Amino acid sequence: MAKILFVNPIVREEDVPRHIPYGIALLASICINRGHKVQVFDANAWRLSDDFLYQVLDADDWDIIAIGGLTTTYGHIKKIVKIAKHNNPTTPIVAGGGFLTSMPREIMQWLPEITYGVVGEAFETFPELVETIKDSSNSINKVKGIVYRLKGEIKLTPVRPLIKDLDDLPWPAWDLFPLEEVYFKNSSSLFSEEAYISKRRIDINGSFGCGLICRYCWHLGTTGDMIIGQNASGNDDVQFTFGRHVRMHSPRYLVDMVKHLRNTYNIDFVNFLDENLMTVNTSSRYKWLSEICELWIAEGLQPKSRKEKRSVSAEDAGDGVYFSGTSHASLHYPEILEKMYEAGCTHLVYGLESFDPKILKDLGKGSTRKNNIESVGVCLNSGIKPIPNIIVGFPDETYSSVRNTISALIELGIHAKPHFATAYPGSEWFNAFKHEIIKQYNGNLENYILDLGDATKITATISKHFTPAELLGLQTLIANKDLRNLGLSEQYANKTKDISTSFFGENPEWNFKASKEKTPIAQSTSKVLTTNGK
Ligand code: B12
Ligand code: SF4
Repeated sequence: MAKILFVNPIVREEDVPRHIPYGIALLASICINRGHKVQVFDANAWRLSDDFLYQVLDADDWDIIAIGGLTTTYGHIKKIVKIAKHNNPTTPIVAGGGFLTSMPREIMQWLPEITYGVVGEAFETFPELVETIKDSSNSINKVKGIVYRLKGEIKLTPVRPLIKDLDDLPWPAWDLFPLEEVYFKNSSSLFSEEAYISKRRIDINGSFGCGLICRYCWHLGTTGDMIIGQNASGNDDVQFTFGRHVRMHSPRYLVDMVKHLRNTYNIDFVNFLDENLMTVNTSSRYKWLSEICELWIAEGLQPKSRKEKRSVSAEDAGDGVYFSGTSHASLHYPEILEKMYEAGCTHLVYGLESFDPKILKDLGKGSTRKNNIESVGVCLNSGIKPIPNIIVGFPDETYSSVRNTISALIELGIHAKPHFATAYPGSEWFNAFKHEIIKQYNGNLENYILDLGDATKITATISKHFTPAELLGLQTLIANKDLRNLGLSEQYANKTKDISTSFFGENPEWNFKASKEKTPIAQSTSKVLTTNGK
């Protein structure tokens, strides 16, 4: 038995905490099932001073301190591991999740306080690592899917096969998180009336993976997209590919989980964290979402307003379980959207990104200008609110591509303030533009990682034709749908600069391989997850 302290770092400091960290909640549950003693310090939820972290670190004789999150939590993780190492110098610190998986060698170099890193899917790796650390007769280098140090050198073990059946996973340990004190208070969002009246929302994850290959996206090494090989310098390293295993929970597992959440915590809303519900539905040959919706209704989760086919009002809060998620402009169909609406779906996020045909083609999104334009009406007709996401500053963005986006926004009568194209670690863009990013940060890649946020500000520019100042202006012109000033800007630019040349080119790094090589998937059900029962 090990005593494990999980620390959830702060994410999106400018906003209130809205999302229970699903990965940590699952790992905590798996470890409890295996007989370990687990505690969570949810630094993101509590937002307390460092004094409290010291108190938590002193509160017990922890055998392992575990920390992880997405790349943008790097700055806070850096601070926490320094405090933890200083306060508990002999306790191993284990890190995992997106921030580490995207660049394990660099993270181990920058943060010498981390003892071991879990690379990619952690469901089997983490408990096995914990048990190996506790039982010193086992050797660390036998644990697949980790990064560690040997005589000062950074080593990666072979890739961990992905678990075959997601339904082997226990339900997350929600009770270790401050639901009443923090998360339920931040349930409401402005995306739809039903989301606005929500008082008790919890997020759930129905699947891992997405069959598409958008160049700015990344799948956390948990969807078949990661292999381990020797990089250009002959060192073990991660390589991300177009390989995919799209895995999904059965509708029965998901609906039972939501029923349990309804019975235990009286929830009124779930947000699906899935990368993209429609691409997963396509991988299931269009059955998955239909079956979820049918079961949702059959098991009594359908909200009353939907049963009675009427609009929702404030008094309807808690009359069933509404839900939201992500959609795709060319893979959603009226029949499935209508079914989702009937079951309780309120809004879907659409990564439309651009309305320029060439930008969309180069992006790997699998949608066209026509799909994007039509998708808004198709979704609205079903009763579900589409929430469009737009990006400015693509590598090949031009005045003409921006014009195509603005004209579509005008045609649709919708408003969007675009995010800036940002190369997050792990993505194809990051690897294509890494040299340029490092140059823009005066040779210091870590400063770039520390600077990353939610793409509402400019970090490194990957646009070959626009300066950062121009991109800021273009963002405003798109938000204001201002074709007049766009035209003037183009005229001036044509006079003063040679727009046919690029500021820089793509220079692909070893860590991305545009081929379909896949992480292996386990041949049988997980022994680690099933031996100790749910
Ligand atoms: C929920 C979520 C968020 C939440 C954060 C939730 C939280 N408390 O951490 C919010 C809404 C704040 C968010 C914001 C953003 N997100 Co986000 N988000 C997600 C999302 C949808 C789900 C994450 C999740 O829970 N997955 C399910 C769990 C089971 O997976 P997991 O967390 O990865 O955990 C597994 C492993 O990674 C590992 N693990 C995780 N934690 C730990 C900890 C330890 C100790 C160990 C050992 C292992 C481990 O174990 C788990 C099992 O294998 C993912 C997409 C996806 N479906 O995964 C994107 C994703 C993580 N987000 C992403 C991005 C780009 C963003 C934004 C930048 C988007 C934007 N433009 O605004 C912002 C950043 C905001 C900011 N300022 O920091 C990228 C990650 C890019 C990167 N290189 O890190 C993802 C992958 C989306 C994508 N496909 O591109 N996000
Ligand atoms: S559709 Fe969404 S999840 Fe899939 S690759 Fe593109 S951005 Fe990523």
